[in-house]
Amino acid sequence: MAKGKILVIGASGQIGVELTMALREKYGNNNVIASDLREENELLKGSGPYVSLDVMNKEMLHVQVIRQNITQIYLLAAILSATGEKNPNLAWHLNMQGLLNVLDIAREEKLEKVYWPSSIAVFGPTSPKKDCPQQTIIEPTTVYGISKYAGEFWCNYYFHRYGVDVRSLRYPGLISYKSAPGGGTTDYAVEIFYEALEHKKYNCFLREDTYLPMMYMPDAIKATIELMEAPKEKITVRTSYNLSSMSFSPTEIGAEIKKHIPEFELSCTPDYRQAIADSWPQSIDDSVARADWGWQHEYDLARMTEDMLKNLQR
Ligand code: NAD
Ligand code: AKB
Repeated sequence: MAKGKILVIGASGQIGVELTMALREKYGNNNVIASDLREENELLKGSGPYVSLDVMNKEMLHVQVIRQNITQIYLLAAILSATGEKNPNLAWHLNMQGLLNVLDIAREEKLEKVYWPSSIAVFGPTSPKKDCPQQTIIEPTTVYGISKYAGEFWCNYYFHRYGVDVRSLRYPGLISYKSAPGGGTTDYAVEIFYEALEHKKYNCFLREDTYLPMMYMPDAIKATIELMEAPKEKITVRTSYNLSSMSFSPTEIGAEIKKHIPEFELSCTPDYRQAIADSWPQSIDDSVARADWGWQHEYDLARMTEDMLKNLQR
């Protein structure tokens, strides 16, 4: 349990909504303050405190941290891979300055802990394609990947230089039904479910044989909370941990959906996002996370597909 309150920045986004709900469930509704630039997500309304906040406004953020007695921050505000390629300057600015603002305030106010997610997007075309290890060649080719890689080293720096207990996971593409994804290359794996249920067909923006690392949201939330709860001495990686549960192609997820919706038809018309996907690994080796703090996933492709369809049908 935190000594003070927890602030979630970017709480109205794909991860933020579910992470805020899970943190409220665990630590109490009033102890978890949701914040975002955009309005409060419908699913969060009435379940706990919300403040409108721009992470780029450091003074405002600092005032809120002191006023609300914040001792832990989960920073989720960012621009993702596909949107980032359309506006590289904005992506770099938000993804870097937002993180530096939070790390500085964490240092000045001696916050207990900070969480900041990285991504499989740190890896580039020269990284191993299969079972990409924790430590390897990392040469990202997207502005999003560059910002995540630089961010990882800022986290490492603030931990070693100033003692800020900042923890991080390299999430794969996340699949969820509670809140919509926000401009990533892996978003097809969410869209496909909506289209399958509504129109019985889906035209994917990636090629049918494009394998990418993916994860169902309940596993991502579990990993995040377990990492943040882990004893400090168990955390040996202060850049960001590889995290993995499944890897599939559009063909494979299409075939899995077809088991539930036999009329479902998949077609593929690759666009600019294909080059981003091609630069990333197809699967990830997360053995360091498993050894350090006992990470274990629960959902594979079959179980995730069944759960997604059941919940979306509802
Ligand atoms: P999202 O785009 O769905 O949500 C981000 C939220 O941040 C949005 O609600 C947005 O309004 C808010 N935001 C943007 N600018 C802000 C600002 N200046 N101040 C305050 N809030 C602001 O993103 P997400 O998918 O929830 O991702 C959250 C984090 O996880 C990001 O760092 C992302 O890079 C990382 N991540 C996500 C995935 C994924 O598949 N969703 C995978 C890997 C890593
Ligand atoms: C994206 O596709 O940009 C994200 C990610 C893997 O970081 N889902």
